[in-house]
Amino acid sequence: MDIFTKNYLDGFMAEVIGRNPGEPEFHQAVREVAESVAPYITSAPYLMDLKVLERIAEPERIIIFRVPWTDDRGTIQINRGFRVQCSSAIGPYKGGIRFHPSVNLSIMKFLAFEQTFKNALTTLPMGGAKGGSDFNPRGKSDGEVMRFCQSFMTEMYRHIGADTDVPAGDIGVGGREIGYLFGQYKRLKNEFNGTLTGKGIAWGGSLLRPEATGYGLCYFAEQMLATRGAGFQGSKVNISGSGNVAQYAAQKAMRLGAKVQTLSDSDGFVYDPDGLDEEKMAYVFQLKNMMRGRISEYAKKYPTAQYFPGQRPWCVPCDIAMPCATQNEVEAQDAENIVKGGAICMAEGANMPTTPDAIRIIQGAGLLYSPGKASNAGGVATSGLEMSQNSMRQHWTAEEVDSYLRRIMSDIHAACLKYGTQEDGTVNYVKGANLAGFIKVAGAIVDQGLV
Ligand code: NDP
Ligand code: 2IT
Repeated sequence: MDIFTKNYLDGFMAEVIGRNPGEPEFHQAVREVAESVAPYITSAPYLMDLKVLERIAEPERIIIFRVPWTDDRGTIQINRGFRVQCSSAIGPYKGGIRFHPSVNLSIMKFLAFEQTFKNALTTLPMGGAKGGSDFNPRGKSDGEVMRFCQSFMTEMYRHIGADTDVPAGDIGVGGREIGYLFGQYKRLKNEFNGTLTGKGIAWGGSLLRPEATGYGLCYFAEQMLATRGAGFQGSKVNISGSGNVAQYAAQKAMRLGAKVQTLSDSDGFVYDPDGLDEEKMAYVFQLKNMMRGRISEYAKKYPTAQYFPGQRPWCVPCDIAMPCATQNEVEAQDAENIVKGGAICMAEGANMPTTPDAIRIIQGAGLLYSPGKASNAGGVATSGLEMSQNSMRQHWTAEEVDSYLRRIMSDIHAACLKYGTQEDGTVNYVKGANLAGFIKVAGAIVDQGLV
């Protein structure tokens, strides 16, 4: 990086940090993109003059609101709700809702910022947003979750709409929560429309939306592996998390011939040396989605598997690592373990699961490495397909949706190659994804004037 570009980058980051104190995840996400796109910006000075990156790093709108509700004992509970509408440059705001006790403004802003570039990569017309609450769904009854969702939507409904902002699921928000949110939205607006995605199949949802993030992740990883003549067949795969993304990544990797060795949650991980099969997968779906149990139960049900409390799966040697739980879950020591274990590929299912130090270790060791905004974009892309079906009042078959999903993941991979192939022929997927996303969003911002 030349000195002029370095000065631009340092000045830009100093301003972002100064304007947004105490938001480390937001700084981390912005810095990663800025490092990739700074040379492009300084080579096209009108982008500097128009302060395009500075504008994307300042969300268009942030809504923070009180969410009061009553628990099953009749006690009043107060949570905080968020919706960060980062960019509407290329379409209505679009992005998930997260319910987790760790949710705060920094996490919401980093996710909305990431979503803006991810959505641009999907080739579909969607802006970037994220929302959520510090509500903890763990251990809550269905009635408590429903009352919370209704109260959350009672404020959020006035800020969203099919052509304005279209939320969906994320951590702690799956089909049950989308149902309660949609029910309350419909009641308040007296409109049945496509304002939320991830809906049930009988009421406007798209086939394959639940599967899409995990399946898309495997389609993307297949393309990366193919650049080195490799594939899932016969490979050992470690997955973290055991929620929506992890489950369908595991199912697809297994069906593509891989041995899926691990799953985890925030309490620990399970290692199954025999790998998952269809019957074990069916048990995981039931355990996590019906019984809402912990992954430790897996080792009780299948005694050849071992449970490691308080640990992450990265200490088990594998060929392909797919973090599918949460941000910064792969730290430097984990990255060293992944490299030492002989892995050739790390494909992110979660958003920003790898710390900057860990990314340097993974890339430095020459692994194929894809950032979440490229490899987990299949979820929001299929949300985009759900929006299309809602607008057309149509319902596509699973085969139709799957073929769109495959094509979109392949297009994202091609964009990463186009903008990320380096002089020595290797591909920097971080640079490729950030630059491809930025060029699209920046072009729209320039076209639309100072808004
Ligand atoms: P789920 O709520 O279905 O599952 C989350 C999983 O991650 C659970 O196993 C959970 O364990 C674990 N987890 C959550 N927080 C932590 C933590 N602090 N430390 C360790 N483990 C944790 O969420 P999703 O599968 O939907 O989301 C997983 C990741 O994928 C997130 O980063 C999300 O932003 C991203 N993503 C999701 C998409 C989607 O369509 N759903 C699309 C693209 C990305 P526990 O039960 O112990 O909390
Ligand atoms: O991080 C993500 O891309 C999601 N949680 C999915 C968002 C969506 O609108 O489907």
